Amino acid sequence: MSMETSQQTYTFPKGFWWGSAASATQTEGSVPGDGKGPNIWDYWFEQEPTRFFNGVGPGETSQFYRKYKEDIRLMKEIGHNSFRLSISWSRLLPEGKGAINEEAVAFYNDVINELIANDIEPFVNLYHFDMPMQLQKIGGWVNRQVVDDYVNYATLCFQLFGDRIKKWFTHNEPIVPVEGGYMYSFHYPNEVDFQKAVQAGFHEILSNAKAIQAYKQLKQGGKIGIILNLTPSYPRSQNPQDVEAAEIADAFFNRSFLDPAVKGNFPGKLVTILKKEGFMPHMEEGDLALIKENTIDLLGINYYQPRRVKAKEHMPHPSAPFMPNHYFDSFDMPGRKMNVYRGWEIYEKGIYDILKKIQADYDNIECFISENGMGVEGEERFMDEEGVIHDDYRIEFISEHLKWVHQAIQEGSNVKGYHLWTFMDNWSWTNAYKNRYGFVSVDLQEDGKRTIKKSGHWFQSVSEKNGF
Ligand code: BGP
Repeated sequence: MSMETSQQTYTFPKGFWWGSAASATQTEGSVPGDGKGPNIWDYWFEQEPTRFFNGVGPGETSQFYRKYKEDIRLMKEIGHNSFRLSISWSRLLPEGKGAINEEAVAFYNDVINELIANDIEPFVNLYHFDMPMQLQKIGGWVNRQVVDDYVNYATLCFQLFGDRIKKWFTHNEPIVPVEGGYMYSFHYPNEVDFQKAVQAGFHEILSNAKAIQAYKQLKQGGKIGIILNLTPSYPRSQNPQDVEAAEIADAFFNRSFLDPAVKGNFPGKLVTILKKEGFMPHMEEGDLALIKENTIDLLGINYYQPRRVKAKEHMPHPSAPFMPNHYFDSFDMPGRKMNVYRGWEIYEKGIYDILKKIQADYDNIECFISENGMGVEGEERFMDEEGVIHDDYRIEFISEHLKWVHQAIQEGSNVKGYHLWTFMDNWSWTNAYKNRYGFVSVDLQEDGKRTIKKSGHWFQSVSEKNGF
């Protein structure tokens, strides 16, 4: 099969969701008197500002809190028919539970209404890496109490906004807080403790099932799903040990959340390893049945890069902290195409491989590409006299991925849309404003002035023509 047919046009099914995704902590910023409570990012930045690129923290970000009307106008201008935002838990509930911040209710109501008035369907995610600090103090996702606090928060959101929101997501990339917070030290509390990692992950899965249950009880008639970062695992070769290593990596990093979310059970390979290594999570009676019964309606797929894997070559020190890669090594495939700024491989066909796997092994569940994108450092060098960034590399990146999405659709995939990460340049966690991802540039020197990039104009025509 060749993807070389540059004259070909790619037309997508009617009603395809064209848009982008963003998250609260990365875009909103905070202003004095807004009533927002601190989350782990506010706290961590206060404690260790040097962890953040150029010492830029989450206080400023892109000022969506103040400029959302302008931003929604721009979304409309570049052809969005849908947009994913997240609700900031600690903006709505400054302590994570208890008193409601009415300013936040007014803000999210306004944002939702403004989107709808512009014919942009809001997709709302409830948790995007942003644990309220008060709840992190009692252990965050490691503490089972936080599962109940989360379900109360989710239920409050359904009650406040569910009359208008018909696509909800319980979590964005739930494995990332596990990796960042308890394994690889890129999220607070930056501990290295695999037992806590497993417990936090299990509690997120439980919270997903409980939030789904709560949502269904309210009978609001919408859909509820989860957003997962799926990184297809490719073995270095067909050697059985390489293949086995890739399957183990897949069980740890994809199926750990995908299987319980879609099928309500856990992959055997993962459970066997956790048992053997002595890392099973603490569970209560009824948890597994609850997970079995409350699965998602809709799957969001974030795809950035593949994972290349080979059989283990050197065993770690016997008393080094346990990590999944005690079972495999990463394979740096020579000649990979790289996004050198982010250090991630670009492999467009990966998006097709995921969609085919979802079609074959997950009952072709309704899904969409909820994130895909390319972070580039120093984009100002591509700016013309009018201030427009000519990001042809991003147009190429998106269209090469879309061709494979299109191919999967021809073969029966139930993929319903494509959202870019992200609408406007935003604050990328510890990378802050290093790499820019947006359709719209944000000038931090000029009070966050917005300018549509070439890719934004291009996307407008793709959305209008429903293809390219
Ligand atoms: C995803 C997250 C986003 C976003 C994006 C880009 O994992 O859902 O929040 O940040 O990746 O990655 P990064 O910001 O690390 O460059």
